[in-house]
Amino acid sequence: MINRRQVLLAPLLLAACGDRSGQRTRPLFAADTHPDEYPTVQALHAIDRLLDERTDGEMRVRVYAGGQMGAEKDTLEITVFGGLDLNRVNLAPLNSIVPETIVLALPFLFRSIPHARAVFDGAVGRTILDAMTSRGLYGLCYYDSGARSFYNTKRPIHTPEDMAGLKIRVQNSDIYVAMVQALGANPTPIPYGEVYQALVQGVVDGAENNWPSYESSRHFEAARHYSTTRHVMAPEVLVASQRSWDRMSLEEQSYLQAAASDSVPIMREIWDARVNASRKRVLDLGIQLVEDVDHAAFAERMLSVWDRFLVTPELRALSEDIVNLGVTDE
Ligand code: GTR
Repeated sequence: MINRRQVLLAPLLLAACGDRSGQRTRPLFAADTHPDEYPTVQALHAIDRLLDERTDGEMRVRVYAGGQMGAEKDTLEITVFGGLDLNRVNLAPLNSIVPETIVLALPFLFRSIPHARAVFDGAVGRTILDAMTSRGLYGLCYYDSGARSFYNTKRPIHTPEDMAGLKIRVQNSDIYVAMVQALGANPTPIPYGEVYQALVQGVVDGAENNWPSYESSRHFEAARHYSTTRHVMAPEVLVASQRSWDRMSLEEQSYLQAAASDSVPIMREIWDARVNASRKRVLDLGIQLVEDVDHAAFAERMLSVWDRFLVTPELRALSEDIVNLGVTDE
């Protein structure tokens, strides 16, 4: 049986196979789970514009937004295989493929947005992107994802005790499962595109995400209680397929890396504005905001996952480098 995604992918796979001459005959294919106006997708369009300008139209990016290529876990497999050249994903579905990425998903790791940005832009950030190479992916850059917080259909959450027994959707990643278990709630991994239905139908009671995703996915329509736990600040990441990367000339590689790096400040500006706009919109639409959150109690419970996931000296060293990084503009 051929499914819908295979039908959609057929032209991509044919094009990928046919492009072995070293000459660029087609645009780079890029996937993103978010709709077109979302900041990460805008970043992909920015890369397309920069490449177009800088290579006289020789290099372009065709963006498949809105999750039309499938859930992030699946599009990552397609990317490793070379059916997609570029993929913008959250770090979570990479946790099982590239263990180093787990470090950036540790709860209560970052002190502030400037701290997080300094890590993404610095040596630790590059080390983790480089670790992707041996797993079939080439890490190009990080994008902001702000802070993730819990929201649910049932009640206001102030303390970890308020989470007891709630069924919480998590991303496809063991560390997210462990974090929710540490709070006494029940984690359920579900692909992003299916969470809205799961909330509406009561399959889960809640989820966790940043303001723009909470708003753009319409999760707020079903889950009206948003508590600013801000427990994780893991970034988004843009990866290339290592196969596609290896097929490019050195010149093409450097154009692509430069356009990706230059899209980061463009995205951050769009992101900051979107966080405020999304927050304002859902508040105007009447969600119940809880800002009186016992962060110390959440941190105490969730910090138990650090030891469980920092299982090698390398991972521990990366986490220490992050914690010890001094940042001037905090
Ligand atoms: C968003 C992220 C998506 C996806 C989603 C999720 O914040 O931008 O890539 O990972 O969260 O919760 O699945």
